[in-house]
This record gives sequence, structure tokens and C-alpha cells, in this order.
Amino acid sequence: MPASAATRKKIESLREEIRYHDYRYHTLDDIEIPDAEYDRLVRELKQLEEEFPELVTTDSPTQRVGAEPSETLATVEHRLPMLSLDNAFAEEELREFHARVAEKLEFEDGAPDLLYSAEPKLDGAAVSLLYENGSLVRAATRGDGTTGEDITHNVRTIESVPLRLMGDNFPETLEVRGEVFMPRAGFEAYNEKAREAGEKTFVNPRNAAAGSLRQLDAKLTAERPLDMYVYSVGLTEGATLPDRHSEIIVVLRSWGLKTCPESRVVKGVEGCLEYYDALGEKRDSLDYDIDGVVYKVDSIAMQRELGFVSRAPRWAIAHKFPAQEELTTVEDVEFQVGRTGALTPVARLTPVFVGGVTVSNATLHNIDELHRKDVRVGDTVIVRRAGDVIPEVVSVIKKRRPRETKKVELPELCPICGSHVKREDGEAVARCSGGLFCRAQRTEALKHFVSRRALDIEGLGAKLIEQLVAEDRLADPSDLFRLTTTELSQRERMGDKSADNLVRSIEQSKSTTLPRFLFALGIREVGEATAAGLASYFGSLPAIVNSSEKDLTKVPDVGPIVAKRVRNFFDEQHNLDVINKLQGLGVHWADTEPMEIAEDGPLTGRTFVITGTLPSMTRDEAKDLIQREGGKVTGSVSGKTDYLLAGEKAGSKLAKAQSLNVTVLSEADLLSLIAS
Ligand code: I6G
Repeated sequence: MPASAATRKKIESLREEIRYHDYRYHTLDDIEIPDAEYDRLVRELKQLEEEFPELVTTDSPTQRVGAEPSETLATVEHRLPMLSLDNAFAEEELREFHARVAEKLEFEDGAPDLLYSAEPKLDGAAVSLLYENGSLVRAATRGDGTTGEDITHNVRTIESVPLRLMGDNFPETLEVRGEVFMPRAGFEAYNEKAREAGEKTFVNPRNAAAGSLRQLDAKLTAERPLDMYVYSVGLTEGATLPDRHSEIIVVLRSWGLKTCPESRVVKGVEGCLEYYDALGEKRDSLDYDIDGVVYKVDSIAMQRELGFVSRAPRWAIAHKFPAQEELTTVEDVEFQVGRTGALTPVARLTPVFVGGVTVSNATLHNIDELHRKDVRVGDTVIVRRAGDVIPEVVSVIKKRRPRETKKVELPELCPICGSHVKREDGEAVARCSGGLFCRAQRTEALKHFVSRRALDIEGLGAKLIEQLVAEDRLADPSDLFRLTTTELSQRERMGDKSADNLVRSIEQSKSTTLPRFLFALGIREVGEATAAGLASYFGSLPAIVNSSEKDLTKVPDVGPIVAKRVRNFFDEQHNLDVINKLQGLGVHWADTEPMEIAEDGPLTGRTFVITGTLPSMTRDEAKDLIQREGGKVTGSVSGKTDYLLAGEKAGSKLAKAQSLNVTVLSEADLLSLIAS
């Protein structure tokens, strides 16, 4: 039976509605309807399209993934070449660029007020999208700028790329350019899954984006969490666009295309530099990799006047951030022993300037990771340093491997104390079995014990601890409380006053809290949050020491593994002896009432993550509330998270929750969930 006019109308209105909500979700990040309602609309449209296949159109929201993989990627000629940008690496080069612009535009005052549109330069893959009468008809890679590859089937799977433009005032032909990228959260989640499945991981989000776009089978691309920001217009026919770049961006956004929320109009070269510094500060907290800032003269008329030089516009420049990845060689690999005995392979590198500092050591995480990357002494490697994160070896350039390299194996004995190195089944980490007999473990345990979030002993630095351990003056933490001013003041570079201050701060640290004390003990898997959870659930140390593994797992956040670690720790008499000695020397805290947790509360079985600033409670208060009502609170968003409680200034956790389709709640939503 042919479809009635009413059915046709219904199908079109469902499509419109779905497109609108896609736009709100992907482009504006501001949803209007719950997921279930959106799913219902999609289901209804799918049913109608199944019933009336002749009404299926390629720009229907149900048609993102095509049926057949293609055999090769066809070549596409760009009607307007996709140009590249000149780079500026130093402030001086940016000033020279601005001076050239001002001169060519015949400004006599150096154009201090000239407006530029500034936005981040994303580290992804440049793509052109062609819309004919509002429908996406072709997507292509930049290629050599003149010819690229047809990647329409793959780009159609990117949910933030509209298959149909919104509104009706778009040009008949509209070609836009932008960057396809893989958000960091999606990249991490994708790699985690690939690692678990023993599949190949991506080296960085840029390779992930570029590789995903070149798939022959769009079903594979559809599984990759890709996104796209549009940043300029190529070919247009049948409409005139605004005469400022910043206004064109606003119009593109109104047609449903996603543009970078960080773009701003700035004044003169000073405005550019301010933007560059501010974005540099923000760089590590963005949910996508960027490698610089692009400034464009905002006036399109001025852009026309400036024109092009060879293959780059004279009116735009990319101002690069210091590279976060560089090449260097591995001179040696050594094993560091941490607080819990974990052996971490560390590559000793030929020093290289990366991420703004000179790096000569980089972590290889663990022996499996080292073997997976097949890092050998003598290899040329990519080293990465992003923000304040410890530099890491990303990958080996196999083509540059010299004939003679040295493979690295896990040592059988601890390089520090000679105890056996052991590895529990299924664990990636190998550990020294020496415990506090191992000086490295003792040193790290003591550093942890005195650290700010533990007993907070000010003035007791890492160097002094290392020296005192090396002199066998500190066998366990209780020895800290036996240090005297006289003894300390005789040390090199320690005056009477510093010694006195240190002894005073050791004395002050005796008055502590149960969460701090538990955390300070350095029990494996017991971080600050778990220590706080144990303390508020049990209220006192004896209650914890005497609890069974089963009781321990009743504590929110504590699973069987953590419970076992806690039990094992308190089953060791020497640990109880240290605690007794510490208490005997005056370390004390106040106990609290044990916590009552609803056995069958409204949140039982639900896992929450909290982020941002909530309107009326602190995050700790929200956590307590959730736990009392039976819910669990964890620190990071994963596939196991049911809800993200998000307040203002929610950052990457919100992005990750959205990429994993985790329900996002406001404080008010949480309160009504509890009341319901
Ligand atoms: O490669 C680019 C990255 C970002 C660009 C670009 C951009 O704007 C934010 N803009 C132009 C005009 C070109 N390449 C050629």
C-alpha cells in the first residue's frame, strides 16, 4: 500500500524533530528532552521507514551507516583548493605577520585595533563537507590540497555532522571545511577497550581520527568516537554570506554545523597574544588536542585585499604551541621501585626539548607496556610530555632501529634490595617482595606518610628522607617522632632554626584525623577517597582493624580487591606494631559515629561520579548524601557509571559522560531521584 500524505508528513516531521534534538545535543550541548524520549522518536521513524522503504532518503537521521563497504577510496578534486596555513613559532614571527598585514592594508598606525578572529588549531584531520540544497553529498580529505579522498561514507557516521542543514536560508551549494578529531575522553575509552580485547591501540588522537576516516567499512568508523568543528567556508553558490569571518561562524552554527566554542574576536596583535596565553593555560583541560591558535583577519573585504601568497592566505596564520612530542633515543632502561614495590621501567633518554622543558627520563609504565611497544636500548622513540604529566615513551620508530639494540627484560631480583621480584597472576605490575626491608619502598612509604594529604609534616623534604633512610635512621614511620632538634641541627645545611621548625611540625602532625592516618599508612589501593570512606563508615580504627573482608565491602567504594588489601595489611603483626608505636608516641585523632547506610535505598546499586560546583552543597556533602541513600561514588567516569552529578564548570568528566551516554543529573535531579 502506498504511503498516505499523512504518513509522509509524519515521517518528515519526525526527521525534523530528531535533527533538531541532534543539533541541541551535539552542537549546542544543551538537551531539551530525556534520552528515552529521543530514542522513542528514532524508533518510530525507523518503524515507518521499514514499512515504507520507498520513503527512505539518504539524509534521514536513520541513514548514517551505509550497507556496503567500499573497495577503495575514490579521488576527489577540490573545486576550490584546500590551502595550508603559514606557521609562527615565536611571538616575534606573529608580530611580523601582523606588521605585514598592517602594511599591505596601508594602515599608518600599525593597526593596533585590527580585529582578528582567533580559535584553537585542532590536532585532527582537515575535511571538506559539500552540501547541495542542504543535504550532505560529499566529504573529502584535504589530500594534497587539490585532490583528496572521498570519505563521505565515513563522515556520515559522525553524529555532530548534520546530514541535512537546518533552516532554509543556506546557499544552494555550500562547501565548508573543518577538522575531524577524536576527543581525548573517547580516545582513552577506545584504547582501553582495544587493550582489553587485545587489539591494536592508537598512538594519539590525531592518528585515531585520520585512521578512522580512511576506513573502507563505515561500520568500523561508526564505532570510533569522532567529532568535527567547522572553521571556514569554501565554495558557495546561491547566497551571500556575512562580511566578517566571526559572523560567518555564527551563521554556520545556525545551520546546525558545529563550530569551536573557544573562538573569539580579538583586537590587534596584543589581543592575539593574550588569547594565545589564555588558551595555552587551558590547553590541558580541553577535551581535545590542539597544537596552536589560528588567527584570521576578521573582515572578509580585508581578506580579499590581502589575498594569497603561494598556497597560503596572507590574512591568516597558525601560532604554534611548543610541540608535545619529539624524537630522541633510548640510552638505557632502568627500573624504579615505588612505595608499594611496583617496578616501573624508566627510559633514560638523550635529552630533548619537548612540551617546553628538557626531558631526559620517560616512563614506560610497566613491563608489559614496554614489551608491547617493543622498546629497546638504542631505539629512536617518540617521547611525549603534555602539561604536567610525567613524560612517556609513546612509540618506537622501527625504521630507525639500529642493527645492535638491547632488549629489556624484567629483572628477577629487585635492583635496590635484591629481594625476589614477583608478579601476581593477571597483574601488569611486577613488585619487589622486600616490603619495608627494601630501602626504595621504605623511602617512598615515608615520603607518602609525611605528604600534605597524609600527616602533612612541613619541612621534611624528599632529600632529607632519602638521606635518613640511607643512614638507617628511619626504620619505620614511628622513628620520625624520635628525631630531635640536636640531632637534626648537626646535619649539613640544616640550621638550628630549621631543625627546630621541623621538630615542631612533626609534633603538630601528631594531632591528625582518622582519614589522614589511614591514608598515610599507604595500604595498597587505599587512596584518600577510600580512606575517607572507611573512616566515615566505621568511625574508629579498631572497628576497621577487626572487620572481616565481607564487612569491609559494605563500605561505599570498597570492592573485594580493596577489602582484601585492607585485611592483609591489618593481618600483618608488624603493621599493627607500627600503629601501636605511633599511638604510643602521641599520634591521635577523634573517632566519629559509624555511618548508617540504607540497605535498600533509592540509590542502591547505582554508581555516581560528581563534577563541577553544585548550587547548594559541597561535593563531599553530595557524596555523603548519595552514600547514605545506598549509592556509590567513584572518581572517574567509565562504562560502569550510572549517573554524572554535574554542577557548574563541569569539565572533561562531563564530556566523557556524554561520549559514553551516561545520564547527567543536576543537584535538583538528584534530590528528586532520592525523593521519588
Ligand atoms: O588548517 C587549518 C586549521 C584551522 C586552517 C584553518 C583553521 O581555522 C581555524 N583555516 C584556514 C583558512 C586554513 N586552514 C586554510
